[in-house]
Amino acid sequence: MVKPRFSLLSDYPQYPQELMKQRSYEFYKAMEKRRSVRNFSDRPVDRTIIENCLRAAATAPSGANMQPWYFVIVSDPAVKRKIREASEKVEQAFYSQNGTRKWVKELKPLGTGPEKPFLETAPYLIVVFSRYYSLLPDGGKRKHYYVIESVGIATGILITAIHHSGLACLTYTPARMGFLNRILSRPKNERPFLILVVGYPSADAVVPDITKKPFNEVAVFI
Ligand code: IYR
Repeated sequence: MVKPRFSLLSDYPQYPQELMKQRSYEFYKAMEKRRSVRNFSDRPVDRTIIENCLRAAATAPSGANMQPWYFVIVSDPAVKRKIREASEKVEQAFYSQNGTRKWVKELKPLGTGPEKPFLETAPYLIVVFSRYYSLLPDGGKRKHYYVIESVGIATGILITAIHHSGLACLTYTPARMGFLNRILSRPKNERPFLILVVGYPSADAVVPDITKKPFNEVAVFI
């Protein structure tokens, strides 16, 4: 049996109450400015920024500390084109059910459609994969726990880090995602979670006029 080992919690940031109130408020105000952007500039992004955001994401808590995420960062135009082509194919099928499917109708306020030019325009596509198990040296499988929750948390931190760094992103989930394993040569213990499209917004970027629910509709103190 593995014996747990501990070391003293040191270097944990602590602040006076008033500063905590200020910091939490300022963080909220900064996060409130995040928008899902679909119109990207082709302006290059320094890779160091992307790397720092990914390092932040990889600090996420996870079930049994299995860290069941893997990030494939795509900037190669030929690979971006393949991802765009495959995405538009599955989206054509999805959107052609227009009128018959409630889901498609519910997306109307977002103004989305089957064309995904941002997959080629944006400098980076971060494809997030969930690892359902890892392979042991003897060929055995080691199961991962709370995979969706863990990868969701890591992705949330990634989005927050991207926003904090001054870049924009879009959480893009193609209607079917199996093609990402093929295009990116990922093994079958990994499943695509989403594509995070990252870059600067274009000068003429627009966002839908939508709002977040008021606080009392999303939280209760008891
Ligand atoms: N995958 C499609 C449809 C879509 C689904 C949801 I849920 C959205 O919030 C937005 C779009 C697309 O990306 O166009």
